[in-house]
Amino acid sequence: MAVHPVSSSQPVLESDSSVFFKVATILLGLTVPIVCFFALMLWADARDAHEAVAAQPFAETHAAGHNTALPLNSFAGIVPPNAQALAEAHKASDAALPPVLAGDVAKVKMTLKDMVVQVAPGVRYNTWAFDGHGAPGPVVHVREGQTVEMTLVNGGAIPHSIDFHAARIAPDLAFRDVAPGESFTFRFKAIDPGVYMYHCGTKPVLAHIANGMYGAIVVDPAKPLPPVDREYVLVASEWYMDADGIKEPANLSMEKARTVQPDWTTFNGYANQYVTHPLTAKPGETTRFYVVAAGPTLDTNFHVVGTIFDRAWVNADMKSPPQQGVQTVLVPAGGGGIFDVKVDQPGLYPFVSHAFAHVDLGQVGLLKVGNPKGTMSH
Ligand SMILES: [Cu+2]
Repeated sequence: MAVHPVSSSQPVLESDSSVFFKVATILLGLTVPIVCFFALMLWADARDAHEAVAAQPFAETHAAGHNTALPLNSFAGIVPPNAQALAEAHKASDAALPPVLAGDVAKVKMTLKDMVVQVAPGVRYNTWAFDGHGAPGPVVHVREGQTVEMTLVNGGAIPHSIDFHAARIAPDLAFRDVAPGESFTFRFKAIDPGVYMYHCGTKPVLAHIANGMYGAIVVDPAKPLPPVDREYVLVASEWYMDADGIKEPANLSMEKARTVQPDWTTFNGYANQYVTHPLTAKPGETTRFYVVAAGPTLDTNFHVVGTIFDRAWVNADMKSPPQQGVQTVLVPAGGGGIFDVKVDQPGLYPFVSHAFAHVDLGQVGLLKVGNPKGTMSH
């Protein structure tokens, strides 16, 4: 009795096992060709992508031999021993909003130039930037309804172009490549108020922006904004370097740019410059920040420590009322925002990208309200 059920159940078990084995064999038989097919597809995609990258002109304009193995070398925070003295001697980029250009047609001329700039104390970098400015380029300030006549002079070694986010214009015509030694003029009517990025749009755009070819244009609305006491323009960006830039200037690491491993992040091109040389306001004054995130890839999470935005035109949308009482606003790469803060109490108020890796890499400054004693230990 005890054996019988076992012996009678064994054939059943064997039968189940046999069915399972057959089904598994069939499934395996189906799976192998499916896996092979997808592997073939992935290989073909990878080969296409590789060929597309290889076809880009970047390969012709940059030295080969970059380290392509991860992890890549970081030069974050590496400065010479006299960095503090160099930071103090550095002339901070003037963040004050320049006056509106005169006339119905605002004439803007920019000359592109290959030049060495400092991106942090004692850290030099070979940019493609703007003659007389470095990176970022000059702030263009116009008013709604004005026509901007933009002349681009290419004083660099390779083709460049300029793409104004404030323009509604056919990019294949206006933002076309300009050969070295040539110039090109186009016009657009500034009909959308706000703060916008401009940048070189020549391929590979990642390399051209990473090398310093960007800036900000402010278009005042026809109906004026509430008056304020101070107006500053901050262009946020990051640098990707193939060396520390101390003994000789660093060049772009395209691998680090592709994998978003910046060495320095900055406001107006130089790490921590407004910590050493703070922007200023008096107690009770309202300060307006025009912020553009130039990237090439990172967003900026704009925040002023110790206060709250009284008015925030998020995404630089000036056709809608501003948000009020906001702590931190995302300024996306390629986007802008406008922020008013009224600060009553004297003190040192850091402005940051509140993605704190970016503070660590240099995207921080101070708004010095009044004449507080001491320094910011934040
Ligand atoms: Cu360019």
